[in-house]
Amino acid sequence: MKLIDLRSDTVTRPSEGMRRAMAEAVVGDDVLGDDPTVQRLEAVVGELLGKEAVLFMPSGTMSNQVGLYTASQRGDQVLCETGAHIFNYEVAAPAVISGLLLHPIDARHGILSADDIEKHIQPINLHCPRTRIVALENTHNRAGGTIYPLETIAEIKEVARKHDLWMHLDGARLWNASAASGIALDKYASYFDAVSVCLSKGLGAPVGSLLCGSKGYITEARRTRKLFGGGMRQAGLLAAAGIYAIEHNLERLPEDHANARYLAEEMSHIDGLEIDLESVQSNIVIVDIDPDRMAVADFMERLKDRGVLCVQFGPIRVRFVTHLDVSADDCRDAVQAVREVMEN
Ligand code: TLP
Repeated sequence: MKLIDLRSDTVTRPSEGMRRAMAEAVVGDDVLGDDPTVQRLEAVVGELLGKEAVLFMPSGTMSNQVGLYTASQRGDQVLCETGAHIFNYEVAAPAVISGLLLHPIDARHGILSADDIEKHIQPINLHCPRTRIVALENTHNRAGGTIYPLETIAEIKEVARKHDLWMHLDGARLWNASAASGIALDKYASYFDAVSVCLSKGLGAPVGSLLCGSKGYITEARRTRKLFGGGMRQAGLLAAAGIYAIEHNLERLPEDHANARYLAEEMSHIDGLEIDLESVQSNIVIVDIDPDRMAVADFMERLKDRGVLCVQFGPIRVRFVTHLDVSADDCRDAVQAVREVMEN
């Protein structure tokens, strides 16, 4: 039975073309600063995001964590949204590694306002942690792939400027935000001091993220990456997959968004399922299952028996993510499987 794997956009396998690009990559020792393919990837991403310097990272988690560590001191406070990946899914790394105090703030669809930020900035005195970083996520994973309006980012940036706060963007899926909104990547990035983007999500590369910022900041971040054990030697093999992904898989992201929209709309008509269609803005669909009808574990098990995978995303919640290894036909089959599970 063919598996339709909608657990995450991280599950994609490198295509033939991508594998060939990896095999043919010219490599060197990147810790010594001489892998030409890594340098090319960093230059390509710097150009796309309009940032002076870029650093190739093994994962989105390391990219965020190196980014936060490099911009802060122990005991500093980071403002983020309650559903933020750095707060929920990075194993408390900001606390464990950097001694940071994350301050989560609830917001509808995961989108903070300038007012939310301003209200939570600590006064400067002997007693309080120093509010140092505003960390936003675009698209917002836990909120269902929602996209920050550019005006909201601009207003938050204004508050950050006034209070001398660092702007960090977890842009693991910034590609999706840009594809869906039509707003250029460098336009989004221009409001942030540091931007982390991932190659291993919607773009379909097997490994890799990039931290982008000013020259001075990235020089320091390179040191932090080494401190965290993230210096990679002949990393051009992986960077080649990233370059291939940008060249071949960026333009097709709207297909994933159309497939997610289809899944969401069809599933919203199925009894016992609840979907906030307003939150479906990119490639993620969050579904609540009426607990009186079926437990999440049963839903997932029965769906798996029909060849469709999703992940649990809360006590009564599951998540479906579309990506380049699922077609529109697969999504039709997935909806049919969900229908059968809920009807039987
Ligand atoms: N997210 C994963 C899981 O950890 C939830 C997924 O399947 O979506 N920022 C955001 C917004 C992310 O969604 C992720 C991965 C990361 C950072 C971390 O990336 P990796 O997995 O490369 O460390």
